[in-house]
Amino acid sequence: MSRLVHLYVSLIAFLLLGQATAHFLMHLPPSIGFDDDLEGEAPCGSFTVDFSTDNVTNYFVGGDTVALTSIHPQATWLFRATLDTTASGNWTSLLPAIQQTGLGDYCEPFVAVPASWAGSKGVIGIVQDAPDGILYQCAAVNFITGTQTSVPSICVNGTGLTATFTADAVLSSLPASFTSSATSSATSSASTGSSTAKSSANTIHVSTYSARGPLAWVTVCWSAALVAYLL
Ligand SMILES: [Cu+2]
Repeated sequence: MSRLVHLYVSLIAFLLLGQATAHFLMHLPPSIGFDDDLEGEAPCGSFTVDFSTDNVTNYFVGGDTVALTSIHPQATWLFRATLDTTASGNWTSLLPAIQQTGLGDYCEPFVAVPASWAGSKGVIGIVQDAPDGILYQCAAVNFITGTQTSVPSICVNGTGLTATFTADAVLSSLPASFTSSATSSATSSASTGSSTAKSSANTIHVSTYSARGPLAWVTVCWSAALVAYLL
């Protein structure tokens, strides 16, 4: 059953994108732009942040939603942010690197930034270390005081998708690290890939992994691509 669900999710994703080479989509906060062919262009997947024209949304500094869809059955993520409204530097890591296994929707409902950022404009940057390269998406936001109180319905995890803190040499070389004293005390264990999160915010929400192994999802992914082409 879960195999069928995954096939369905990946098939829909492929159909929506109109192509089979998709990398990942950023739903919340809203991406400033997505170009599948140029998603590997730092820092924002080839798009330039422009607060006068972008869809600028409010982002709670105490924890807000990052909703994504991964077309890669396995990848490692970096969630980062900056007060540099050109997104050219000063990136702060919001969480340790996260390894995602399983295909489809992936959401973190309470990703915090430094509390002192409230009242400032800034950029949320999502980086995916995928088998086909390092990929980027950005969102232009107004940081505001507080923590979100209702998780948007788009914030879901695909069936069988798991996320654990990990170590990623490529991603950790991108920005300096940041630990929020107010919200984040997550620790990671690179050797086992396991993780613990000691606070309610920034908790990785792990669902049961029911797959027969990543290879099975690669197979499903390619099957979906084939079906998409045939359609
Ligand atoms: Cu890709």
